[in-house]
Amino acid sequence: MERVILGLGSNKGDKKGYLNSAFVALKDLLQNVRVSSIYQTSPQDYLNQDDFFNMVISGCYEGEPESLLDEIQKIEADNGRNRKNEIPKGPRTLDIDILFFGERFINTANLIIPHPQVTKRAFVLIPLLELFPDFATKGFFYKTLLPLLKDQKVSKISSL
Ligand code: PH2
Ligand code: MG
Ligand code: MG
Repeated sequence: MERVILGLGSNKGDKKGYLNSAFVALKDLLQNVRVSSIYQTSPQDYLNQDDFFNMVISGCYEGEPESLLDEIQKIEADNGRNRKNEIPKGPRTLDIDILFFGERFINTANLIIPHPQVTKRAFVLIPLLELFPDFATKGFFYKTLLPLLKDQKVSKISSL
């Protein structure tokens, strides 16, 4: 069993409903599930789209990263996600990204872990640090990045 940390986002349709539905599905996949608050965040990368609701969920997973990726892509599809018909980095009903998988560092065609955007995105970092204030990999403390990301709007709105 390894602790995995997932970043969730939605900016299309019933955003909170999609996050809640993902949480319900993830409870069947993971043990000792912990959830951050939900944050309203300004869109990054592709700017001309609605604000996102973002959160982080962690839990223990019995299986390999590739099988977790399959499972979360199924949950995305069950929640209205259609990868073929979407703008890259654009509007989506539900996005679930694997941020960390235990202590592993992975770089394959399908999977890069830790997720390469964690260090650049306040919408991932702030909910991550809510759950794990002293989160670190290889002695690097993620909280040291927060001051660099102050211009990205991230406001706590509620819990699930
Ligand atoms: N996801 C993206 C692109 N931009 N911006 C915010 N605020 N939150 C996201 O989850 C997000 C984004 C592509 O996955
Ligand atoms: Mg994704
Ligand atoms: Mg994403």
